[in-house]
Amino acid sequence: MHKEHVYLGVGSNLENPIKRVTDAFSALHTIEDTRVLKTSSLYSSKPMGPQDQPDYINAVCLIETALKPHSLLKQLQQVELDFGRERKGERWGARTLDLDILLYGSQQIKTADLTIPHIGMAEREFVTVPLFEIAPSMICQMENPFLIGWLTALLMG
Ligand code: ROI
Repeated sequence: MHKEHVYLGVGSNLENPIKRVTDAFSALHTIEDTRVLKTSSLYSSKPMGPQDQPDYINAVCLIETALKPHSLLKQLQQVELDFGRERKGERWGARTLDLDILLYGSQQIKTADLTIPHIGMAEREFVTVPLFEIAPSMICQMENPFLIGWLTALLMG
């Protein structure tokens, strides 16, 4: 069975977000033909977008899955629903659980409901910092001159 390495972003800012993100990692293990290989630490971050919402807990993880991108998306949306996520159509509002496919192997996908690599991931510190923790080399592949400058400064002292 062919399996791909996939990086996921995880975020929550409602109803005990630390527990939600930790529980989300466990829930990922229950998805068919999928297992979690690595998880980052949990990071607290100020909301990007509307500020009238609680701070977020963010993390990323590396999974191995035999599911194709859209099947994986469906499964992740089901986990979000299981965690009480309501889709009220409000963009950039507070959420109990957000699971995003950041990278799916080396594939590039652009359909109405799925864009991979995830849009804007290279500019979001709540993604790049945890990703740097578990996969520093992935970061260097992202096209973000600012990020590469920052990393170079960090690594060169
Ligand atoms: N802001 C932060 N800090 N973390 C998130 O996960 C997050 N997710 C979102 C928006 C509302 C854009 N802001 C966020 O979807």
